Amino acid sequence: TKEKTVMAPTPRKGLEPCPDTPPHLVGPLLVEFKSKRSLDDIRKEMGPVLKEGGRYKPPDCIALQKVAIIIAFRNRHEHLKHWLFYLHPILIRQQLDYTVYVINQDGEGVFNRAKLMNAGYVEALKEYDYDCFVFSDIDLVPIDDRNLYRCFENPRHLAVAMDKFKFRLPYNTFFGGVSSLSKKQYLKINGFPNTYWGWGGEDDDIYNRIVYRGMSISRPDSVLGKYRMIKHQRDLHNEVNPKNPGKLSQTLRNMDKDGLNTLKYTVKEIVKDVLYTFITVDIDAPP
Ligand code: UD2
Ligand code: MN
Repeated sequence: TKEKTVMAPTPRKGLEPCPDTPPHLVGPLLVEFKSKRSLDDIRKEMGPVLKEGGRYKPPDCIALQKVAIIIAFRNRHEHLKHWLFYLHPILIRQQLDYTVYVINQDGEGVFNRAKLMNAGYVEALKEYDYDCFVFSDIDLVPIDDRNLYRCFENPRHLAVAMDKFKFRLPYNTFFGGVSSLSKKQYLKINGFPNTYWGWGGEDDDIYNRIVYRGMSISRPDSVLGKYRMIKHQRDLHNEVNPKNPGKLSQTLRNMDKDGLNTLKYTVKEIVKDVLYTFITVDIDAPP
């Protein structure tokens, strides 16, 4: 049976809601990261169909959901080009009303993926009444455009079959890579944790939050859910944090006092490119 998506669109004069299954999807895609890509080429190609800030809205129907795509980022400009090159055409074919937000961590302190995602959620809502949030790594590109970047009745894990894990889940409760939560689902778990500095654990904490709030995980099947990850080394200032795994037994106790309700950051700069909205934030990272 097919899972129904959650939100009903607000009617706009003269336009019908977009169909539940977007009509122009092509299925499996060729994805490779060997080619050099230039931002200017991508701007030239996509510019005419996008609006400033990396926005799109289908011209001929009312999108079923308003989606903010949030990417935690620092110093991965090569990856950003590949991501934009592949994702914009896919998201357009999926007939989404969407914007791409790249949330750039300011300074050289320890990286914090989940806290950046929280900041992205808050900043996006200042601009538009989004009802769905897709949280993505910069280095993950879906190999099938039927994997919809939308929200479902339960929080969704989209990156279920990555090449680096031999196209399978590394473990059953894995929630890393790409996920989507409606505004309501996100608020229900008090957002993501702010206290997972460095690499690892934050995705499992989010998984715990979802389960502790009585929700389950929605997933595409392993054919639609295929992804390629751009091969990379561990970045500087994002070392494995040995303290993170131990925090996972405390999710239930901590989730109401570590999340959206305790989030603190400052916006340093907002740059609107035609391909994305680039927001640099100071998240008070330890050195
Ligand atoms: C895995 C998960 C990821 C997250 C992470 C643990 C996969 C595919 N993804 O990613 O979701 O749970 O483990 O924290 O298994 N980033 C930067 N600059 C940096 C460091 C990180 O932009 O200096 C961003 C970027 O979007 C990157 C993401 O953070 O894709 C995750 O970091 P990673 O790619 O180094 O970690 P990885 O591949 O082990
Ligand atoms: Mn990665």
